[in-house]
Amino acid sequence: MLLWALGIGLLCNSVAWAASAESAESAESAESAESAESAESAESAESAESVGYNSEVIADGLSHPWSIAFLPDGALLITERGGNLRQLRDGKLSEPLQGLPPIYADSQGGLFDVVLHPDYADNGWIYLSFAHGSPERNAARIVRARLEGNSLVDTEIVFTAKPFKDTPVHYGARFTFLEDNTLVMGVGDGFDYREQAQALDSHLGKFIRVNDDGSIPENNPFVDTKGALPEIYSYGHRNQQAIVYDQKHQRLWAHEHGPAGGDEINLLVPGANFGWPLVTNGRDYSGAAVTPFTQLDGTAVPAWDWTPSIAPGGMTLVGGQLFNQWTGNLLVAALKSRYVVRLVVEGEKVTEVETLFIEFGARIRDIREGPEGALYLLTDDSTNGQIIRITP
Ligand SMILES: [Ca+2]
Repeated sequence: MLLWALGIGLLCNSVAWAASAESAESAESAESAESAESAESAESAESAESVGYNSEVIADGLSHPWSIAFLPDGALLITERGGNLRQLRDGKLSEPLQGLPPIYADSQGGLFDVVLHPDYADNGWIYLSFAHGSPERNAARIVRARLEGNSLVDTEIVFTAKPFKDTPVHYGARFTFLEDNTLVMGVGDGFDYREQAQALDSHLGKFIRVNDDGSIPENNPFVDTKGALPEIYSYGHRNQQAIVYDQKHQRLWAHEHGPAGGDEINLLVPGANFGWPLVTNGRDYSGAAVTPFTQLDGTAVPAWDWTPSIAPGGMTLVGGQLFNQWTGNLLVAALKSRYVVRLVVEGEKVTEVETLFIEFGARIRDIREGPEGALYLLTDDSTNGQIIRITP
């Protein structure tokens, strides 16, 4: 059993932790919350470093803002799940950009992540992930394109997950670049296809890694495995909702939604099996067991597990230009639980957990640290999603 160490301070509130777990409700849910864990949380609570902060809403009126990217000229690119990409420039929100590819927007499907190429200043490539296709036949896709005025041009398809599926849920679709300019993206299990998370001839339930033009890196773990898709980086995942590259330690942190319980943080290892659906601490939404196993030889143990679920959104690794007390910590947005979790990592272990920003009361879809060190929260709402900038 993992030991919870909850901080108490200006930014956190362990009583609120318990209350929010009990009153959890969510567009994503069928995920029911239990209150058993909260008693344990309270008794192991201990003080953690906390800081005061200032917050400012820098954009509002957004429809399910999902991700942001920081352009070198100070503007932001913002995705809205319904299929719009906007710029926030000099405090002003643009009209939706023209020239986006067709996007299949329904339920959890739509426009997802936006990430700049590491050499953006030289090549101008902007990468977008989204749901491509139709209700009967859809998949996670990545394209890259360049920005010209308020339009995307030069669009190229980089990756399309296969096989196509007929569910509008569990896309994964967050991605990040590594130092070698390869990119790694989560592809969710499609919900009805969880067995495929263990099948190496399917992208469902995997992290995939491709070069920046979509070609296959020679050192991917399954390039020489007969019958395996060569893009696969790791397998046995459910619905991955964040991936962060830790440049200092040259490693990848990711998290994924479990079913009811079993939300996980994992340190990705190429070629490793992360267990789903053979191993989980969660249960099906009906309460039925998914599997008898919470541990199994040959499957990676999560670095952290949330049971009951918090429904994690995006995640950021604190560089510490402004929030230097938190340098090296992981900050995880939470949808269902409506707060941010700060995880202190020592080695490969999470040693301390604190809840932050519960006072906004918002489903938080994403959290990012800007190049200047401020934190940006994206609140999830159909008509008044906000971007909140937080500074010490
Ligand atoms: Ca797992």
